[in-house]
Amino acid sequence: MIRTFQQHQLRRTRLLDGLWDFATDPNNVGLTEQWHTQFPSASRKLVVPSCWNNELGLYEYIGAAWYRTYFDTTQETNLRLCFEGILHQADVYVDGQHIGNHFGGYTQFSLILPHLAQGKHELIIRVNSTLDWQTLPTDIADWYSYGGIIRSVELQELPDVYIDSLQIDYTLSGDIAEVQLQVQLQSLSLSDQPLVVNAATEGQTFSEATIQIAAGQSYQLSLHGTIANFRRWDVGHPELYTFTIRAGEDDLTDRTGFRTVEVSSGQILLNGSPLYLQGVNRHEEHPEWGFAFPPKLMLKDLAILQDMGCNIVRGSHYPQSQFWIDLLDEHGMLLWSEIPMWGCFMSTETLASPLFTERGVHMLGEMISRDYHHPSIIFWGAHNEIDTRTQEALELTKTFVNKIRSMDASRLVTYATMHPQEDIVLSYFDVIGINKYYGWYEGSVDGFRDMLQDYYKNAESQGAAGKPVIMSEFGAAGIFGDAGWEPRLFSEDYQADVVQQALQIFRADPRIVGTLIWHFADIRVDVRSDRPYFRDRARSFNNKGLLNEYRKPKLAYRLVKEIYRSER
Ligand code: ADA
Repeated sequence: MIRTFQQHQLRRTRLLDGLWDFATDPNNVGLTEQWHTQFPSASRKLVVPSCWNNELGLYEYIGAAWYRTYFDTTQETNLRLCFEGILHQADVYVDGQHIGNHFGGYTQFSLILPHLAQGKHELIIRVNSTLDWQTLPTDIADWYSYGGIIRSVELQELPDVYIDSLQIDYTLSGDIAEVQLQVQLQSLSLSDQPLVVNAATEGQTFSEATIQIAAGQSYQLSLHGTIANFRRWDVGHPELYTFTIRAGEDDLTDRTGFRTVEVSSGQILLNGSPLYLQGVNRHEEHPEWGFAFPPKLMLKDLAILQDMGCNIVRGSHYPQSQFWIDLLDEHGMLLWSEIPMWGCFMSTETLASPLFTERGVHMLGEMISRDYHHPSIIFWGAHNEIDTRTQEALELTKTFVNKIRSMDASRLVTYATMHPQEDIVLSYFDVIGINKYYGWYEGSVDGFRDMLQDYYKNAESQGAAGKPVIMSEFGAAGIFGDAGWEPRLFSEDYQADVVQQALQIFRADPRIVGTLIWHFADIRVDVRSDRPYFRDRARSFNNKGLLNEYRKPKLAYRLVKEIYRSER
């Protein structure tokens, strides 16, 4: 299940989810003839989507693995194989031929197989979960970098001329929405084809175009329409519009909501009204499912966010599944979406690596084009906790922010700094996110006051005075069930105290426009015996969740709920 709604009526689609053959490849032998023939006997079964690190014997396996399934075609067909998420590198083979590869586990990619013969076909994917200093995330991350085909695989049958992509843009004035649809078509045909292309939303037909598309070529066209008395999407008012494009024998449905988001006088305005953001950071992770987070649990996480009084969630630290973002759209909950930048705070070597930069730019591109239409997303996050006191960070910031703004001018660009007092990249962003852990890693909670004063001075000297500030991370660890009479470190009481006092400070500061507590629920962390990192993570979990990993509330959850539901 990739989306919460049907994207095609004409185009035939089917999910290849289910039991696949699976075999690890610790020695990296590659797809040799030998591997090919050995595959069945050496393999076991694994469910797709899932993460292999949730299975017995594979708890700590990092490396390469092979997946295999079969599919049938009843006639010669053009196929598109869509992979929603494979951690982290994928090489795809059909009938023994290498047809493509992809780096980046949290963004979707697809491969086209034109004119595939009728019959039974073998699909093999070599997955590699190995990370290093030039990957996103790097091999040092404060979460468990599971391996596997973590999201659905879909097979689509394409006609000879198909819709490659759709971009919906709009301008709003008064109660009129002017809508522009940019449709990208692709021909796989050996001859030129005439084609009628039209679009509709809620029974209203847009301008129609009749085009001639040359054999094997692509074609871009724009369709326009006006929607009078449109309904605005807003927090708690999830008004959505569904657009369907038909082009010859193909179709594509997508959805958006009409709303504006901007910054003015130090405030974030949603539909012209100031917004105070109350939320949490959330990894899309569960001890039994890893990152292959099932829809049923998403719905429950969303219900918990609503119960707590949140209006925003940060998709820390990577693009989350489309089903989740669809749910946020449908429930009027906001999202901060970002790419997986983690582990770059210790050295600037990674920041200066051309390969790392190229991968980051590519991921930003994939995230924005995949999620462009979601009204819930109001921020694109460029990076998290890099050393923003350095020239390397400045250069990377310029490249990333340019990439984001070149693709999307309708949203705000933000990031999370861990050096607010000395940061030199502030001026490139619309909104500043500050990650600080007073009361946990440094000093007492009161330290937030001095830090903020120093930040405001720095912002002024950097030409960023008056930009809206979000406390994008703060919190403390509390082991579920460890409650007592006094707030000892690691107890639920201590965590609740830190979060409560911090929220009081932030809510009293008019320059702070929102708070995102670290974290929604406890998450598994990569604590390997041969590495020095995260040795303080009891149970091999980051225990700063307001809920434990099974979504049972801690004391801090109940206090946050009380605060988030009260007037500021
Ligand atoms: C950072 C980081 C989070 C998490 C947190 C913590 O702010 O962005 O991913 O690691 O610290 O718990 O220390």
